[in-house]
Amino acid sequence: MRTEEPRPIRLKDYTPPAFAIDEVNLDIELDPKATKVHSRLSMRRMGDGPLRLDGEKLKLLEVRIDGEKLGANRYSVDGEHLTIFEVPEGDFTLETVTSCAPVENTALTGLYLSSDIYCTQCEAEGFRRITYYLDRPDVMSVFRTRIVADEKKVPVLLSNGNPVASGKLKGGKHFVEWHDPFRKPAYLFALVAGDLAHVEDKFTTMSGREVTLRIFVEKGNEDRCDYAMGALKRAMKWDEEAFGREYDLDIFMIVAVSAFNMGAMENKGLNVFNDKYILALPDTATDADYAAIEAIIAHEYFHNWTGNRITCRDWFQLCLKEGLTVFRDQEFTGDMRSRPVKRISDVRLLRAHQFPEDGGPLAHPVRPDSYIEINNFYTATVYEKGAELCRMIHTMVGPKRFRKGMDLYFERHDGEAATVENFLDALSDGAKIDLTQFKRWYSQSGTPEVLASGRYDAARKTYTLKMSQVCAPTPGQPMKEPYHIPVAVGLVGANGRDMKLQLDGEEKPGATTRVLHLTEREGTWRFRNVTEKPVPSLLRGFTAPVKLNAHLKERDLVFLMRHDSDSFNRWEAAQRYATGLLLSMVEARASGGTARKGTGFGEMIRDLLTAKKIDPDFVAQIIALPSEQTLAQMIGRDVDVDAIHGAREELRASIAAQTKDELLSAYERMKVDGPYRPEAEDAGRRALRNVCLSYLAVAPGKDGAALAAAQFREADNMTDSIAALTVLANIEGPERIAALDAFYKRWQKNHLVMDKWLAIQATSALPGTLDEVKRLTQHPAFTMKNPNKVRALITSFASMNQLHFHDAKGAGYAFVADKVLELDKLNPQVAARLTGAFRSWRQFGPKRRKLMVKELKRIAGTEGLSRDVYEIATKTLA
Ligand code: 0A1
Ligand code: ZN
Repeated sequence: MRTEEPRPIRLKDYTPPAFAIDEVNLDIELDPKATKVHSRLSMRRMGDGPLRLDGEKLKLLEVRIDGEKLGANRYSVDGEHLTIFEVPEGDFTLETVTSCAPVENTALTGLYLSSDIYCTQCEAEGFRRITYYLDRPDVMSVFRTRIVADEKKVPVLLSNGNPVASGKLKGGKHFVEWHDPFRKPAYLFALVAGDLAHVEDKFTTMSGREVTLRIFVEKGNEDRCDYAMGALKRAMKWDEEAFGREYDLDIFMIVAVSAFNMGAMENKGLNVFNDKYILALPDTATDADYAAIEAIIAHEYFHNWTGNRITCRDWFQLCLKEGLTVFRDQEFTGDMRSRPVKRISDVRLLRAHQFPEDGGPLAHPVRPDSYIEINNFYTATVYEKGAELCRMIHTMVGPKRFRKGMDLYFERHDGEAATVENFLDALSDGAKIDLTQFKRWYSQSGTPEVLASGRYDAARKTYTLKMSQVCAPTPGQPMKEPYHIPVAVGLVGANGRDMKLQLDGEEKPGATTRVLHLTEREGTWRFRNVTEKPVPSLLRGFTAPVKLNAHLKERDLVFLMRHDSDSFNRWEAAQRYATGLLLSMVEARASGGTARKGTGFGEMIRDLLTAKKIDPDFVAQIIALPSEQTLAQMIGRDVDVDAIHGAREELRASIAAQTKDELLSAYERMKVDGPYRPEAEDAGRRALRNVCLSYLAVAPGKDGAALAAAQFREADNMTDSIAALTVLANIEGPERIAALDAFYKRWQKNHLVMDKWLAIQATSALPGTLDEVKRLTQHPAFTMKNPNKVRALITSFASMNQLHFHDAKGAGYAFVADKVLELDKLNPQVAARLTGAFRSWRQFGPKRRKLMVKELKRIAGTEGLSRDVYEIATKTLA
């Protein structure tokens, strides 16, 4: 057990900083074992309180105030702080000299080495591992950074802002000095140095300024940056057009590194990326990789305004930059690619990650009110639900007024560290909307459930829609006040067309989709002049992050999945139909009864595949079955993973048998001719073709496996190759082994492709997968020191392989718990994320629950546990 219980930090305890730092001067002499940091801070007292600076894992060599060296009696140091007892009343300069050891830094926060590249990660609290500082986002300063290193070994020296001086020094060293004119918090500081290559381009901003764009990569990877560079230019242009935001420095740099805890980081003028989200060539990157590169490049770039120019006052306000920036990147992708497909995949993501978080032991509001370790709060709730909150405001006011609100937000708060209140006030004033009740979305956790029922009165020609809302208790929040929920509604006539809607009290019929505002616990709306009984299409476009129960009959779902003009709801109806069928099959397996029979899904697939005009990407989405995890979530208690897997496979096979000819013909028709292009149009065809392949793999006869083997041999791009390999990896036999071997031999030198190879094996449904995963932890392609490898092998197993992680004897749990503990010593952040795999323990039957709790207790009770893992393990158990 930990000797000291970590204490939570609370939003209500926020106090402004006692000191301002007007300027920061850093002199950093790089050395793997002892990097020396000489910091000069121009400080000014702002309020009461001692001067207590943050600092961790630092060796303090010297402290000076206004040039005078302080004796040991003038300050105190512990593992987390440097406290100076007395400081001058007016302005003063605080100097410290410290040293740190990047080579020993396996946590990948602060200054560390990725391969041989020096690299920093300062969000959220990493800067304190570089030097003593007031490491909080509301302390903003102008940074000047001078980097010194060996000229031969470390030729490239980068930091934020613009380079202002450089030169040679004695002893084979050289230096570069950087100046960032924009005040920023320390979490946006970055330094990168090493033997890097770069590619360069230019962008002319809307006011005609020329910006140099550079992407830095390890030597030999220069030819893999074209797509990323194109995406960056598209993002820069889009932000000018959609939000009027222009880039503000002369140079914008991106660096790709292989060891990184997250996806990427928006450091001012010097974004650092997990190389997985930069490097791409058709034979090594899938369509999904290309799409992620475009989205993440945009996300980090958009942070320049939403995050950097306007930052957060404190870490409780994290959604202010993250939710808003995710909303912005979603809109960007919607404009660049298929908007309906983007919405479907965002909702899929929200339901797969955020809904379980919000309904489990780790539920927290979009703006949390307390935390033990802030790194645990980079969550689906803060990011994805945070984005949904921005989207709801956008839905309620429309694009023009939303833009006015955003303009006002930028105008009011540029250069400041802001709060959620600042954001909502600006939106409310600029977009002219009262957000008083809406604000509850930021402080109440949990996913509201909306119950809807409609009644048609043929005599009066009215349709009455009743909706009510409830939100189940979540940790620390037994009661909820009603939310302001915007619900987009349409009524579909028997001919499949939308009706024009006329609400009670309205003169004439208007638009065919209306946004209704459910603000009380219950609400009733009456539509007039409804000439026939409609099928309601509710929550079109998923206008609110809620669980909707509309009591639709199977026949209505079939109708909507064929006719709804709202693509999202067509997809939704199909998913609900398939889910209903699957749940009844799961139940039948448990009770020995017979399952409901439904051929509607197969018929829909047949119709879609044979239709004259189809949008392949959308069809690929609508015909895919809900995942095993989704089904487990729907069931919610005493989940039987074997029954779920069995039922899903059974339905897949019966659909495949029912539609084999259409699947085969679509498989042929969707083949993309000509050289690979990552654009959405071709990607959509490949997506549909590969969904067909996954059905065909289980169709009667052996053609499916043969088809997959042929596709694997012939593929000229990674998308098709991986799709085929995934199919083969789930079919026992020599082809499987041969394909996995061939893939390994071909790609063993490419670490990103090797991650795919690991993940495919970790997610296989075949028996013996856990043993294979264990074996792979000893494989040269795997190391616990690299987060991408851990995620590819262990996180994939724990969170994507429901069948084997939940092995009935608990072997999966024990393995993952062992890995959590092993990893915690190296990288607490990644270990804490992995611990999250246990969060759903209450969903399972008593035997599995007991086994999971046992492992969680073993983790929580381990001596020397990090704050990160401690918080997740104890909260999960609570
Ligand atoms: N702000 C980044 C994500 C990020 C957060 C934390 C990190 O280290 C703990 C690293 C990156 C983003 O939203 O892209
Ligand atoms: Zn972000």
